[in-house]
Amino acid sequence: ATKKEEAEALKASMNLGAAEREIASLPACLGFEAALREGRRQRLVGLIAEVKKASPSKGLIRPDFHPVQLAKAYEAAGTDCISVLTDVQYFQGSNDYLRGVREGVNVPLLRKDFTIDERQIYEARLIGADAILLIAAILDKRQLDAYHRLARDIGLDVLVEVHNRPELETVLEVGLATLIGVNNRNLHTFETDLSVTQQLIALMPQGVTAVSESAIASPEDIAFVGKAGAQAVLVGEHFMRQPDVGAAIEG
Ligand code: IGP
Repeated sequence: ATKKEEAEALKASMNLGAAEREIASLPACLGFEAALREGRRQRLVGLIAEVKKASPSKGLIRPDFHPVQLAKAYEAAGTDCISVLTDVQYFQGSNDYLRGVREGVNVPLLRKDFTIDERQIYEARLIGADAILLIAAILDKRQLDAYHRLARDIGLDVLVEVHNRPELETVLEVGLATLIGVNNRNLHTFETDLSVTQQLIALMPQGVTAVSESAIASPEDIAFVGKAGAQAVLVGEHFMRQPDVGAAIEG
């Protein structure tokens, strides 16, 4: 099913009133942005480690994929936050992976998906996320504003993702984002370039928690984006390719 079809199915199946009541009874979210800030105080940058089975550019990344085990290893190695892909179509993710990881660890969780409808935001909260992703490339200003407010209203932090200057300008005009991710990967061509982080962080106001996302694979990469002003990094594929993901973090 496409994301649109998925969203339609969710619309048909979700009773909003019931979802709101259920959310009201849940424990508070863990502070996702706060955890990254704390990580940054302790190390060069905060860390979001991603649980990622496959991607459209690389295909299957980790055939022997056990999301809960991986997340536990990430937590034991001291990651600040964990990102879990739930997109089925492109990333072979699953809501069940996030539910399982929520049961297994106590660090703040990002639900990594393509948010294109309000119901997905309720769903994120219900499956155990502490933060959602809003991608500027696929949302207009009205959506960026409305989805951000809704997420906050139900206790979620929001990572707003940009890849170029016009997208960043739109996000700054909307004026709600405190946590902004720079995706070093072009979602259309899959090309990666860490200097995108450097260019865009330079245009962000003071006080933004900037996250450099994608194609980070070495201490040199982390030093580069840290110097460019990144408060945190999001690393997926590099960890997923290590037999022992915990050792990869500690190293
Ligand atoms: C992780 P990498 O190159 O370390 O595996 O990248 C993360 O940045 C990437 O998964 C990602 C992503 C996204 C996935 C960034 N933005 C939007 C899906 C949707």
